[in-house]
Amino acid sequence: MRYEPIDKELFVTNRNRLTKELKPGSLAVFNSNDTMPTNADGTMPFRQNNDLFYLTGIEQEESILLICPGFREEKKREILFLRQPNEHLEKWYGHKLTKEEAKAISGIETVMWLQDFDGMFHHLMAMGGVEFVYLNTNEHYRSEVTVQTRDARFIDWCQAKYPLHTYQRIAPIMANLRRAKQKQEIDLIQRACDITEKGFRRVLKFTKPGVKEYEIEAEYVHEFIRHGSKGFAYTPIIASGKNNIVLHYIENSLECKAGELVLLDVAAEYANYNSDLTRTIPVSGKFSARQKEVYNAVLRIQREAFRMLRPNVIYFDYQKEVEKMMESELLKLKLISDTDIKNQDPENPAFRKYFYHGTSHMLGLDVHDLGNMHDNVQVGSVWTIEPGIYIKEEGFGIRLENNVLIGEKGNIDLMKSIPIEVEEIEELMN
Ligand SMILES: [Mn+2]
Repeated sequence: MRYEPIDKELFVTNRNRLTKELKPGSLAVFNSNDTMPTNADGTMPFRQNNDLFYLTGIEQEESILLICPGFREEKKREILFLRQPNEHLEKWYGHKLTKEEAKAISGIETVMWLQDFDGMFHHLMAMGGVEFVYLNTNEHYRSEVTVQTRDARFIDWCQAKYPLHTYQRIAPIMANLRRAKQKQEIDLIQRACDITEKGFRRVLKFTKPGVKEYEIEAEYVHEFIRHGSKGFAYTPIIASGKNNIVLHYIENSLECKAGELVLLDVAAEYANYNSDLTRTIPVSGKFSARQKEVYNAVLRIQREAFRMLRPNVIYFDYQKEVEKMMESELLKLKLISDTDIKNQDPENPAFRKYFYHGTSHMLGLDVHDLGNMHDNVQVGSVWTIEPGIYIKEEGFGIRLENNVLIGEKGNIDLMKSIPIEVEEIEELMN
């Protein structure tokens, strides 16, 4: 592991919190993600299933977690299944976890090899007092899954073999559990933010007219990896000039030119936890008067939004409030007029020409983290705040994004030390 070991109490606590949510007579099953193929014998880097990681800390492929809280044999109420290490695996792919190591990481007493799964599973299903079987599916509000996951194959197998058990969704329970972060998780997200800061400060010194967007990308990843991150939390967006306004521009292939802005939506992961930063900086180290005017409008909205995203609000109401602020800033910038507002289609209000995305999303093991956005904002949840103004006709756009922990008494800016004021950015670039 590149990161310092995570206190196993996090995973023990998470399993205990989950167990409280299960009906009596339950068995819950969590599968690893697949190792995804590319072409020929190529594979993508392995990414553990985040729910399995959240409950075990185990990052190895082909792992399964069973939780059967009512089982008579106390030691087998939690069982972790792993692929058995062998000489061939070790020679080709290196070390695989021993039972002792997996126990030390996860705090799970009973670790078994994968070849014993079917027998043990049948024993629990037939004699373990199991009526309800909780299985996992990806129910994320933005998911578009077109391949069959390991969980999906398991559902097919399980329902064919045991058609008369009662099946339940674990996804809403996991989404709810993962919303409020535990202390150890906040520390890991903070660590990811701190590594992101190092990358951004390096890029402030590096950026000048003539550099390529991908050269900036290389500066970031160099800094991220040497601080123990596996790399980018998400595909980096390094968008100069007219591409400022393209929300998911990921080509990163153009030359940054004098007078342009470069929008940097780039952040690091750490121990599978994510940060999510956006800054917009002037390629030549100095904002024009107009760029500065728009920049400070975005910054004012971001700071006001920071005060508004509190436990008494629902995200969608907060979004409406941010949009009202946006409307008044756009009026001051003379981008829209009172007449535009008077004549606007309520389904497509005037401000939307310049601000066409949500202001915030939750952040954690997933960059767009789990949790029902229709519920009240929860103490302990971590959110991004990322307003933007994109002016196609003027050839530039600005987005500013920080990560925020919703505190009991007030919010905590996890990125408060990352430069954001115009003056500070200009000073660091020159
Ligand atoms: Mn974001």
